Amino acid sequence: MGSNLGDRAEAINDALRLLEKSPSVKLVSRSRLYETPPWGDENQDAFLNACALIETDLPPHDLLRLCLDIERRLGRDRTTSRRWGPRRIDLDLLFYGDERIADNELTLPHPHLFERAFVLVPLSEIAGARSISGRNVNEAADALDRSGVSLWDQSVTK
Ligand code: A4P
Ligand code: MG
Repeated sequence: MGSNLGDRAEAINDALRLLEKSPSVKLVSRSRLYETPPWGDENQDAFLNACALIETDLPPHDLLRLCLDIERRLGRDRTTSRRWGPRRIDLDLLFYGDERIADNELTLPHPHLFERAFVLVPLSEIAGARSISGRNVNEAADALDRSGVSLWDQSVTK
């Protein structure tokens, strides 16, 4: 999850609440919030990022649709958005078990996962021992430049 427009913490916490409201989703754990420098398009405000681990009986594409629906309900405006540009809320799927998918709608595991400290630092908090595409999450997080990635607050609402 990522946000760099408006009340960023509220956007992420609201997204988690809406995910949890779905009868098909069980929130297993969530990371704390991290403030992170913008990646890809550096000409924008800092993001807050966090990761959540869920269990679901939704197939991957249905889970993606739920995430896109939550983005819309939280006011994400796609008409003005540029690639990697500012956004109220972004919900990306990082992995789904060991599934490998690459179609027009969905790529899993997420193609930029291992390049992004803003993903791996929070992910290592809740799934550090896990392997994705044969790579250990903690080791991959340690291999990245974490400069600028800082814990934003200590509070975990769940
Ligand atoms: N899509 C394909 N695979 C996935 C997946 N695994 N999870 C498709 C989610 N969506 C996936 O997404 C466009 C389409 O990607 C979706 O409709 C879905 O069908 P989008 O969120 O509208 O597009 P985007 O975000 O502008 O592009 P992209 O390439 O998805 O960007 P990212 O990867 O989401 O990166 N810097 C910091 N510090 N923190 C951030 O959170 N986020 C971004 C956006 C850039 N820089 C950032 C951050
Ligand atoms: Mg996205």
